[in-house]
Parts: sequence; C-alpha cells; structure tokens
Amino acid sequence: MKASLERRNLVSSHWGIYEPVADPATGQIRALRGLPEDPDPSPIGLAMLDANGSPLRVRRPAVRAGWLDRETGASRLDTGRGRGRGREPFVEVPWDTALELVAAELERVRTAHGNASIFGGSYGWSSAGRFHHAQSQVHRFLNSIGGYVRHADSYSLGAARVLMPHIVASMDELMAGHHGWDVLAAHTKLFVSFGGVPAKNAQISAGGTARHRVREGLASMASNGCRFVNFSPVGADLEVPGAGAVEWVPIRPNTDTAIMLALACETILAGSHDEAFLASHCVGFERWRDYLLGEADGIVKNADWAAPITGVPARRIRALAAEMATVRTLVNVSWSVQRADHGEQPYWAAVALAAVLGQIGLPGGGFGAGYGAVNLIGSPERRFAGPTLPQGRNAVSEFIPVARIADMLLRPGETFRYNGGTHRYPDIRLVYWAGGNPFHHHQDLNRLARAWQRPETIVVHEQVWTPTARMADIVLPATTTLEREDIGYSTREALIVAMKPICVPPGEARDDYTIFGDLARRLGAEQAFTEGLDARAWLRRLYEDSIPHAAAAGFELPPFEAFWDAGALRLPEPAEPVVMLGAFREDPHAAPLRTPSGKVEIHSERIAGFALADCPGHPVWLAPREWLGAAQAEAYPLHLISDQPFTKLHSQLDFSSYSVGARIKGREPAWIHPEDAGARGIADGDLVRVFNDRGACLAAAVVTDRVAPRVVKLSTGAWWDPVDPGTPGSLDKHGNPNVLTRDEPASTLSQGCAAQSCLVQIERFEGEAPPVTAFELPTFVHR
Ligand SMILES: Nc1nc2c(c(=O)[nH]1)N[C@H]1C(S)=C(S)[C@@H](COP(=O)(O)OP(=O)(O)OC[C@H]3O[C@@H](n4cnc5c(=O)[nH]c(N)nc54)[C@H](O)[C@@H]3O)O[C@H]1N2
Ligand SMILES: Nc1nc2c(c(=O)[nH]1)N[C@H]1C(S)=C(S)[C@@H](COP(=O)(O)OP(=O)(O)OC[C@H]3O[C@@H](n4cnc5c(=O)[nH]c(N)nc54)[C@H](O)[C@@H]3O)O[C@H]1N2
Ligand SMILES: [Mo]
Repeated sequence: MKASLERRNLVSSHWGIYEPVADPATGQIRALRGLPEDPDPSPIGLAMLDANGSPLRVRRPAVRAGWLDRETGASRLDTGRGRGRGREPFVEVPWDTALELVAAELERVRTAHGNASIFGGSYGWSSAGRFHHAQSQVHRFLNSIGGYVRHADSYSLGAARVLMPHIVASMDELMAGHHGWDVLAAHTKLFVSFGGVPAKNAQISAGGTARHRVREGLASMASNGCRFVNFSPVGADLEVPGAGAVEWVPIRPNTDTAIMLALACETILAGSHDEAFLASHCVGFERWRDYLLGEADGIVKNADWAAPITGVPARRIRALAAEMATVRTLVNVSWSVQRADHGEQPYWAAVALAAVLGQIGLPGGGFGAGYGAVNLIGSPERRFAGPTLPQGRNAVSEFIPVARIADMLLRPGETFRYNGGTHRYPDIRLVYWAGGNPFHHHQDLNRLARAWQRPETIVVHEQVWTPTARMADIVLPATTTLEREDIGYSTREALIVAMKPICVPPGEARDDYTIFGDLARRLGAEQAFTEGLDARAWLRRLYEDSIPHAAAAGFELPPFEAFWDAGALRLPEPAEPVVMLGAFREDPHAAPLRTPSGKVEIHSERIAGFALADCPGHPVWLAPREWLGAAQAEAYPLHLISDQPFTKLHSQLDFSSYSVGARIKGREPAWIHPEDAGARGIADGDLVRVFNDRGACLAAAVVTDRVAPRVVKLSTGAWWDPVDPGTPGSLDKHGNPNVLTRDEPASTLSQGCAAQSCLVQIERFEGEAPPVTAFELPTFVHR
C-alpha cells in the first residue's frame, strides 16, 4: 500500500495543521485557517502568525551585563555569581562575539570540570518539525562535544513512566496501544474516568494533529449508548453533547486511589471479580485482596471506608461497583492524577481494578491512561514513528529525574533514589537550555530561582523573552517553525507535512541547527554534529531513514523529491482497529507482557524488593503530604489544581491575542466555588491573591460551580512575573501557579512531578494592583 501525495501548502504545529491564507492582491500570507477536513481545529494555532512578529522576539544575541564584567575580570566567578540573573540588564552583542563566548565557556567548563558538569536536559515542548526540534538539537550537539547530564522521564508522566513497565507495559507502548475511539464507540457501555477526558487538552499533539478526534469520539460513544461517570474536582473536564450522558462526581483532589480500592473491594465482597482472568493473566491478586479485606490492618477498604476520605457517598461507590461488574467498562485515569504525591497509586489501582473486573484486553474494556490528555490517545491511525533526528551517544552517564532540577542544583553530591537504584546529583557549572521554559514549568519557582543562582553560566536559545530567557546569562535568538523548512508529523496522525517557511526571521534570529553547527566548528566537533549536511540534506536523510519503518508499518513512502514538491503525504487507512492488550488477552503465553512475570502485576515482587515506604508492592492508599485532609488545611483550606491551559500550550503563545484575550484584568482566571468565594467576599471578576508559605500570585476570580467546593483551579501557562525577580517569595503579578506548588517528588520510586498536591488560601486583592510586566522587554545597555 502506498502513502498518497497531496498537493498542498500546510503549516504544522503542536496545535494542529493549518492552511496559510494569502492576500489575493499581494500574495502575502495574512492568516491561517484550520484544515478543512479537521472536524474540530484548535483556535490556539490561529494566533501563531500574528504572534510571530511580536515585539517580544529575541532579535540579537544578548549577554547579561554582570556576566560580561566577570569575563573581563571585574567580578569573580565564585562570589555571588548568579545573583544578578533576572535583575541585571543585557548587552546585545554581534553573533561572532556571542558564539565565541559560548564556545569558550563550554571549553573552559568541560576542560576544568568535565562534561558531567554541563546540564543539557532542556526539558520543554520546543516546536513542531522533526529536524529543528530544539531539544533534540541541543542533545545531539552536547553529545558531539563529549556529553551532558540528561534528564529521565517527563513532567507529564513522571510517576507513570517508572511504574507502568513493572506492572503492565511501558507508557510509550500503552500510549500507542489505547483502544481506538471507533472501538470504544462500538463496545464501551460505561466509561468511568478519574480526571475527565479534557477536550481542551486534546487540542494538542506533538508535531501536528491532522484530525482532532476527542469531541467526535465522545459524541459517537454517547450516541451508541455509553454512559460516562467522571470523578473530578472540575466538572468541565468531561463534556459530552446530549443530556444525561455524563455524571460528574465531585471528588476531593488526590483521593482517586481510595475510590478505586473501594470499587475493587466491593466487587470482591460481592463475589463479582473475574477469578479466571486473575488466575490466567495476573499475579499477586491474593496479596492485594488481603489488603483490601483488611487481613493485616483490620481496615476493610470498602465504600464506607472511602466515603469520608473522598467526599463521595458510599452508596454511590457501591452502586457503581455493581454496575461496573455487569457491563463493558473502561476505567480511565487522566495524566494529572499521577502528577501528585504518591502518583503511582491511582495508576496501579486503575490497572488492578480493571484486572479484578476481568475486562483488560477485551474491546472497549479494561483501563485507559489519558484519553483526552493529547489527541494521540485513542487514535485509530497507523503506528509509524516517522522521521527522527538521531541524537548520537552520550558519554556522560549522570542523569536526574526531570523534576529534580532544583534539588540537583542545590545539593550536588547528595544521593537520591530512583527506580530501585541509588544515584548521586552531579555538580553543575553550566546549564544549557533550548526549547523549554523551566521558569514556567517547574514547581516552587521561588526555590528554583534560588537554585538557579548556583551555576556559573546559563545559556538559553529562545524565540521570545520568556522568564527563562530573562534569567539567563547568554540568550541566543532562535527562529520559529514558520521561518524554516522542516518535516511535520505527529505519531498516529495521517498527514506528513513538508513545512515551507512563510515568514522571514526577525532581527538576527538563526535556526538552532545553524547555531549549534557554528559552535561545534569552534569546538572541533563539526563533523560529528553536522555530518557535512545542511538542513535540507538532513530533511532528506531523516525522511529516507524512515522509509524502512514505513515498510514495517505496512506502507510505502514515495521518494523525498516527490514528497517535498507535493507538500503533503497521506498515510493509508489502518488495516485493523486497535484493541488495547488484545493479543495478550487472547494468548498470554504467545504474547506475554514485558513484566517480570509476563502478566499484569497486581503485586510486584520487584517493587516490593525496593523496600520503599512511599511505594510498597501493591496499590495502597497513602495520604498525600498536602491535601484537604492534612493539618495544613487549617491555614490553607483550598486545594489548588494547576491544570493545562485552554488557550495555549504551556507557556507558548502566552502573549498571543488569543491567550491575552482570555485574561481578566490582564490576569489568569482562577476558578472558585460560589461557597468559597462568598465566604471570602469575592465576586466574579475580582482580583484575588492566591498564597501559601511558598509564594503568592495575583489572579482574577471566576466564581463557578463547575469546580468542587474547596478547590481552586488556576491553569499553568502565565509567564512568571515577579515584582522583584530573584527575591524569594516575591509576588507574581500574572498568575503562574508554580509560585505556589511544592517541589517534592511523587515518591522515591519515580521522583516524578507532584504539582497537583498543593494547598492554598485566597483573598480579595485590595488596593492598586501592580501592572503585569511579563510582556515587556528586559532592559538593554550599550557597552
Ligand atoms: N490546551 C492544552 N492542552 C494540553 C497542554 C497544554 O498546555 N494546553 N499540555 C499537554 C501536555 S504536555 C500534557 S502532559 C497533557 C496533560 O494532561 P492532563 O495531565 O490530563 O491535564 P490536566 O489539564 O493537568 O488535568 C486534567 C484534569 O485532571 C483533573 N485533576 C487534577 N487533579 C486531580 C485529582 O487529584 N483527581 C482527579 N480525579 N482529577 C484531577 C483536573 O480537573 C484537570 O482539569 O496535556 C496536554 N494538552
Ligand atoms: N503546576 C504545574 N506545572 C506543570 C504542569 C502542571 O500540570 N502543573 N505540567 C507540566 C508539564 S506536563 C509540562 S510538559 C511542562 C511544560 O513545560 P514548558 O517548558 O513550560 O513548555 P513550553 O511552554 O512548551 O516551553 C517551550 C519553550 O521553548 C521555546 N521554543 C519553541 N520552539 C523553539 C525552537 O525552535 N527553538 C528554541 N530555541 N526554543 C523554542 C518556546 O518559546 C518556549 O519558551 O510544564 C509542567 N509544569
Ligand atoms: Mo506534559
């Protein structure tokens, strides 16, 4: 079967694939529009074009004044070296000067301290395009000069990525393997979700969505008679057209595990568990059953036990358990529930509950891990990895779990546990970031700001003056996807796009590849990095290297020229519907899982062997350190949910008209329940101060009963905007929830991001509010 050429001119982005619209008179591109065949294009990407020419673009290489002085000997490296970050002005310098400075500094650091003193993790979403993917580029570059300290896992799925391979399958395998929406529509009668199926999140898929499927998928399930039960602190997480399709059960945040334990316990007490499936496809059921029935601790984990923990009435849990045992049921957990203290537990409990129901591997039954998290989940399209840039070999073995960056900077030499092993934090002298925004994404930003003072040098490639760029020593201006050639493709989508530039780079912005190529030459690694190829030659190489993978996926790709000339390629329709773990269900001996036993591990000998108090050998209820049941809830009686934003991808395009237009009084909206607002004299639209011991930010109240009482929802995405950057505890004027979140791991198993375990207080903001300055340029001085 052949992929078919389509003669089109398309723009690919994380928000989807768009068509540029040219002015008929001038031929100039003046707007973007959604793909005509996409039933639900995302409005976010439409703003990409106007944001491209923003005054916030980094136009020339810039160096922090204090860092330059240090270079010329005016200040010493070892005295308060990073204190000026985010405070001092920048000096713009010519490209040659900037490249000389960066190359010399890399050379000095690697010679004096070794490559294990360079942190190059560069976490973040970069941009669409398989070649100019900034994070891949920086990794390849640093590998070519001797390696760097990398990061493991992601903020998205820190706990799940470590846990799931031990008990069922890797997250990559599962993400590609979810039942297709067509399978759900045909078979699923009851869809029980923890954290919803947020269509707002499925606007996104890394690389370029051709068809946004979540709303149509949910609608076709509902019209086939599926009912939805959504345990969530936020009702808006699951919206399906049609009256009565969704039952929202408000739940106390971070208590999902208790509901799942109770559902399993009630199923077992009723004798409705699937003993045959548990015996043939699972190990460790008896150990878990004993725990659920309270054999050791005398506590039966039934519905009456779960009710006071979760705030969900016992009879609702019991009735649901009875229903789940009789109809084709899917248990879905959002990614957010594992981004919490003990985040492994709801994932393990969901798998174990699905095992008790005995529907794993049946069409439309079992468990799901993130329907709605990104458009990829539930895609019926072919499985093809697509063209990928080889990153080379990293000669440095040191790494950190991604969300431990502040710990690494603050505690060099100290040990940490990870996935059963013990490792040591390296001593970082130089931080290199391209394609991410840690001063948006990391928890407890005031703590990160302190940790960030420690390295000797921080280099950032950026398109715009983000908070992270402002906190750097050397900022190099990067191009955007609209300004360069690339190949756009998102896994499990049907279109591969030949991305052609539609804008001219502003100022002196350069491609990350060009920048790294120039640095590699200065450091004697040009051949290793570029292999003598220019960007176009790389596109051809990546494309041609993917031809055998396409063949393995059952289709043929045309020659590169034909693809490039036509502009787009459509992959053939998939051969068969995707049924998650169907082959394993059919024959667990012929298609075993890659777990130690080859089966679903309800109890894991391996994890039990790690002897971790915060992640024992089977799913358990462990109260989070910070939740509404904790002692701190007296001072901070509201649980903060910092979810993904509706109007942008993380911090990207925060300054766009679309994102700014959704602000209230220039601040990020904070959803609060009418009872909680009323008790505090807060009216809809009021400016509020959200605070705890770690920090405070301004936001604007949206008073709504779409959040549960005692829950505040403040989405991520606002560029951190402290009154006094660099001063711990400084008020953030814009509404970035990460000034409030805790910088503690989910557990010592995964060390995953646990942003969703966070308590706050909120009050009306009285008086004159300081203006938002996040979208002003930093100060520049001439030298
Ligand atoms: N528009 C948009 N879409 C995105 C992104 C974006 O930035 N913007 N980011 C993308 C990325 S990188 C990722 S990793 C995914 C993340 O996907 P998710 O992690 O699933 O997304 P969130 O929006 O953080 O959370 C989904 C919902 O879970 C609920 N929730 C939070 N805590 C709890 C809890 O303790 N229990 C229960 N039952 N529910 C809870 C919240 O109400 C929240 O609205 O989203 C992707 N999609
Ligand atoms: N409280 C809380 N915090 C969270 C989360 C949460 O749920 N709650 N979610 C977490 C999750 S799941 C994620 S994925 C992270 C998001 O992590 P972030 O790092 O915040 O993600 P982005 O905003 O996508 O950052 C990408 C940056 O790269 C830049 N960039 C884009 N393209 C290019 C390019 O071609 N070259 C260069 N040099 N730069 C480029 C963009 O301008 C942008 O600044 O946030 C995490 N933080
Ligand atoms: Mo993510």
